[in-house]
Amino acid sequence: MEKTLPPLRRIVAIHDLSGVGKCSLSVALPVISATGVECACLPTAVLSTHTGEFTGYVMESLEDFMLPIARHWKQENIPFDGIYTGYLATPEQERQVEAVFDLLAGPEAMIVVDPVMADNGSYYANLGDEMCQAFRRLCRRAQVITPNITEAALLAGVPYPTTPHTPERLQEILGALGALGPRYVAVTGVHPSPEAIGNLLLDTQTQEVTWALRPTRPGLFYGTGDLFASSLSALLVRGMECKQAVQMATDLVAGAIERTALRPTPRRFGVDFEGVLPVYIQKVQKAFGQEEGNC
Ligand code: PXL
Repeated sequence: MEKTLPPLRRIVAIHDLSGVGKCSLSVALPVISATGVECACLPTAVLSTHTGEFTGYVMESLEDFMLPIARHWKQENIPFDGIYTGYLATPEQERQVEAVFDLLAGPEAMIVVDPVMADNGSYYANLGDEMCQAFRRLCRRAQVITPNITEAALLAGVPYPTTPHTPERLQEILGALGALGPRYVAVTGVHPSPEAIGNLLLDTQTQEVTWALRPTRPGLFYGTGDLFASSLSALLVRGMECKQAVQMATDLVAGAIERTALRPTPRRFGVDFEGVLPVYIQKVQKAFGQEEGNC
C-alpha cells in the first residue's frame, strides 16, 4: 500500500523583502523550506537592499497591506503552526503584527519574535527608542524571542555591554528579558571570551541556561540573525527540543560564516548560506527521520 504523509507544517514569516543583501524574507523562505516547513510570507516592506552599508536604497512600507493579507488567510481558514516575526519598517507596524497574531495564531501556534532593530551597539537606519518600546510590547506575546546582544540590552534597558560579556551582565539581561514572559530567550552574538562567539538560551521555566559557542570570526555579518531565527522557528514547529534546535541553528550560521570568510564578496551582500544548505538539510533529515517526508 502507498505510504501517506502528514500535512507539512506551516509558518507565517512577517519580515521585509530586501531585494539584495540576503536578509529577512530572502533568508526565511529558503531556510524554512529547507527545514521541511512551508513558509507563508507576510511582507512588512519592500526595499531595494537592506539598510546597512548600502546608500540610496528605496523602501515602500506595506503597513496598510499587512492586515488585508492576514484577513484573506483567515477567511480561507488556512491553518498556521507558527508565526515568526522580524523586521518592521515603522514602530506603528507593531500594532498590525499584534492584530495578525489575533487573527491567525490559534492556541497551538508558536510565536517567535525577533526584535530586529539594532546591531553592534546601535540602531539600524531610521529606527530608534520608539521601535524598542514597540518590540517590548510584541515580545510579551511570544513564546520565543531571539534578540542579538545589542537588541537584548536595549530591551532590558541596560547599557550595551562591553566585551568579553561577563556572566553578571548576561544574567541581568536574561533576567529582564525573561520578565517579558517568553518561555525561551535566545540571545545571539554573545562573546564570553575573545576566542568564542555564539548564542545563549534561557529556559525561563527551568532557569536552565545553554550555550552554543563557536570560534570567533572578526567583523560584521549581515543576515545571520535572520538565518538563526528562521532555522530555529522551523525546527521548533517540527517539534525539536529548543536546546537541540539552538545548536542546529547555530551550526547553520557558523557554517555560513565560515564559507563567507573564504570569499572576496563584500560583507554587505550577506552570508553564503546557500553553500551550507545541503549539509543542513541532511542534518534535519537525520534528526527527524524519513517518515515525515522531509523536503
Ligand atoms: O538582517 C536584519 C535586517 C533586516 N531587514 C532590513 C535591514 C536589516 C539590517 O540591516 O536593514 C531592511
